[in-house]
Amino acid sequence: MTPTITAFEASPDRGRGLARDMRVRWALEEVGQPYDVRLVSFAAMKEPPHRALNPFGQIPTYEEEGLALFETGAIVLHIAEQHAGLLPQDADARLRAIAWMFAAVSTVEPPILDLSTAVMVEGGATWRDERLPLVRDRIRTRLAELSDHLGGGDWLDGDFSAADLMMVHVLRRLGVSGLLDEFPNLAAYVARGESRPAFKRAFDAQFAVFKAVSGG
Ligand code: GTB
Repeated sequence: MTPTITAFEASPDRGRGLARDMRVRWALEEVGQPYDVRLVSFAAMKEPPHRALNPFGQIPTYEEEGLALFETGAIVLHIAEQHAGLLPQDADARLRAIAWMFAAVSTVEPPILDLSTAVMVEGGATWRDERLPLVRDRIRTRLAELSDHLGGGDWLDGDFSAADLMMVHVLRRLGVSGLLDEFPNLAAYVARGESRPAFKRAFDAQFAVFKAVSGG
């Protein structure tokens, strides 16, 4: 059965592939699994039918036969467990890759989201300019640690895996902050992820939605 995912009808990222449906699209493209997309408006995301899929009223969601999932980490893990290619066969290596998936969303992503919040939501606050350097330094700490781990390697632990897919997408959110450029091996790591054919297919698919909506 073809799975169905949800994505923004009108993504605020203007087609830059920063919304989290990109992680699920990318994973599905990596394993060669076709999928359907149901686009949802901000209003529809908060209505009971969507909340039945995601209690927090967010995208993406994932439906397949009797199964409905939310949280990109869980969705990508499910895809990786159903198909070969996104997790190592060796049991220990597989668990290490899963640990890195958690690290992406629970250790590296939070300070990055804090920066987005500071820039997008706290713009009017008198204390924002004092807080920003602290927020950026917390990101630097995590990036330095990640950079030390990656060293000269291509991927986090052996071959490309779901862990890299999650981590690369998390790091992409740093966009114009300039922080990634302070760590050339991490900037190269993100570029390496973005150069994968599956990433490009996923990116093009979500960009086509933006183009259709914006009339371009
Ligand atoms: N932890 C959840 C997961 O990983 O699945 C988080 C899901 C989530 O935050 N979804 C966001 C959402 O539905 C979309 S991706 N937000 C609407 C709401 O909460 O009401 C977040 C996102 C939005 C916009 C940009 N952007 O403009 O650059 C980037 C990322």
